[in-house]
Amino acid sequence: MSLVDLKNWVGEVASLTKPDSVQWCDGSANELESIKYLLVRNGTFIKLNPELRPDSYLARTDPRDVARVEERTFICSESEQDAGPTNNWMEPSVMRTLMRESFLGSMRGRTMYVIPFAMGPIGSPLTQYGVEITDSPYVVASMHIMTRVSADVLKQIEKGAEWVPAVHSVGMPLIDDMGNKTKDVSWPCNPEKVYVVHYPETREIWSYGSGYGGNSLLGKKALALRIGSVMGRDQGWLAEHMLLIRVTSPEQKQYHLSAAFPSACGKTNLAMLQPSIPGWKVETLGDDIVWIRPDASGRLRAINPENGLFGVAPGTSANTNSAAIESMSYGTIFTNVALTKDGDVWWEGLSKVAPEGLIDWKGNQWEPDMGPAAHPNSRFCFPMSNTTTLCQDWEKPEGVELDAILFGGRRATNVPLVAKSYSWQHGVFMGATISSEQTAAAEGPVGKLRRDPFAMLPFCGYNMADYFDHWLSMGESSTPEALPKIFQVNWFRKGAEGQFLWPGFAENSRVIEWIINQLEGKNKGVATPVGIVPAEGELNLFGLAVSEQDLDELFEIDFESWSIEVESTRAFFAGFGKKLPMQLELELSSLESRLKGQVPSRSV
Ligand code: GTP
Ligand code: SPV
Ligand code: MN
Repeated sequence: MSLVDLKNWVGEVASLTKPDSVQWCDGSANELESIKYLLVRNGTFIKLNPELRPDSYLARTDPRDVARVEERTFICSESEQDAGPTNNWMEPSVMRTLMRESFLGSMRGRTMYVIPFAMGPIGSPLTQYGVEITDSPYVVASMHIMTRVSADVLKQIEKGAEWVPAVHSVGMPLIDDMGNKTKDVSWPCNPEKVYVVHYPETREIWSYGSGYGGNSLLGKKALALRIGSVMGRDQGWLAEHMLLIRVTSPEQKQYHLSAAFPSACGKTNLAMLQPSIPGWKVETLGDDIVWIRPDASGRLRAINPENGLFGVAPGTSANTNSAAIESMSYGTIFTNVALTKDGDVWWEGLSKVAPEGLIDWKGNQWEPDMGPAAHPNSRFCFPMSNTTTLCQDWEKPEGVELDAILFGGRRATNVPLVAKSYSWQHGVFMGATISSEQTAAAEGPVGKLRRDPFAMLPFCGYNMADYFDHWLSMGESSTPEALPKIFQVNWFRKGAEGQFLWPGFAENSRVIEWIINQLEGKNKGVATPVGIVPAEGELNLFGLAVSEQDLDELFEIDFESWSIEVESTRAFFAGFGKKLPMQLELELSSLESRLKGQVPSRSV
């Protein structure tokens, strides 16, 4: 679509949504300043104390608009089969009618912003362009951080670059059909009527009714993952819910690792890891989304298409993630955290004891018996350039060569601390069978175990069985030596008293060290039914107070519970019917026979 198409499309959306005015964004610092000024005046932003937290703001959402809404997220492919059993689907023509009705006059009394943005460095062959239309200045300010908003995007479009149109409205017009005016609120939204809609064939996005995160910052989950995964299927690459890091060993050798964990399961934390073991260094390339493409030599190369971090606040502290704490010391937008007496922010886990006189995320005086002061899905948002652990090569247009891919989730039981797959195909099986305890990042019961294949359940824009197949074919198109090795990790295994068995965070560097030693062939590991785990003495435990018993439990593979796991995987796979790739069924049978054949007890 050309620049003329873009202008026509903007005109069409404006005549449908009927805003008071239309403003084209250019991504400049002045533009961001005036948007922030407007947000403060509207009451959406509270300016934090500039002496404690310069150029930083707190936004409080409507309490009904606090997370992604998967129930209201739709993949409207022409055929229902293409959306697959894990996505909500509606016939595109029916949805288009519904969207027209919803968006009709939805921006009355508001300004309509047109945001040209790039996912990836402008000009890179791996970059995708988009234009988001929104009536939310909060979205404009956040897109400035999370993507590359720039008038240069229009130049790329003029030169013929493809772009994805994305329309967003908070769904709360300020003037009704009769011409009556209503007063604006600090967080306009329409929680009863939320729709987050994707048309994969025409690569369009329409989002209505929510102003929060992935529902409204449409470059992120909607473009970079849902539409991105469809582009990847068609063009031979992968769009993944992953972090990306460079690890440097004491020998000064560099490795690049990516990891897919479900929402609020530790990507940002691993992306900013400060190793506890001497001589190791971790640098951040990305914390949520990675695009992976094979190069001419068959090596997989990865880039982070985002320009900022939108991370979970609760649990983040100088002890768990000091790099994140330093990176958010200025120029940060906080959403749904608590406000301190002196105009700074607080959340559960930031310090052991809550400061006195807190205002909670809903704007009320907080008392400890009132539940959490910060919403469990409260977030910080800062540009990549704030990141103190930023890797200098993070914008390299050709990306970095991937050496290892990790899959993980929150599993109180069964899944060992770390296991290496036996092959690419076995690794794909590990990804396809991820299950994880649900978190506050989306609606639904926190703690309930659910399948989240490749951490992509809410983000895959097509049939998940075809996506499994696409992953398998990426392996077939290269040699085993050129492919990254695949590992499974689990920081969240619990003991009998419900306590975490592994200290996690900085100590996860010990697991990374073992993984890299595996890549180098420096340690052998022990074969177990679920994969290769560290042999006795291989996991570096120097200076760590983890009991022998806890270590045994971290790696225990219990025959009974794994048999139940196998049955549950069989039932999960059955949901894909005939489309399930045969290789995954074979992997399941192999796991079953390995379990029956031997159950070695392992000691570290
Ligand atoms: P999204 O942005 O939703 O995709 O989440 P994410 O995967 O980036 O998760 P994040 O790193 O923000 O972590 C979410 C929560 O898990 C935070 O409360 C962390 O403190 C906690 N967490 C992260 N790593 C560890 C770990 O190694 N051990 C334990 N016990 N908790 C962790
Ligand atoms: C997630 O839920 O995985 C996030 C936050 O990264 S959001 O942008 O809201 O999707
Ligand atoms: Mn995420």
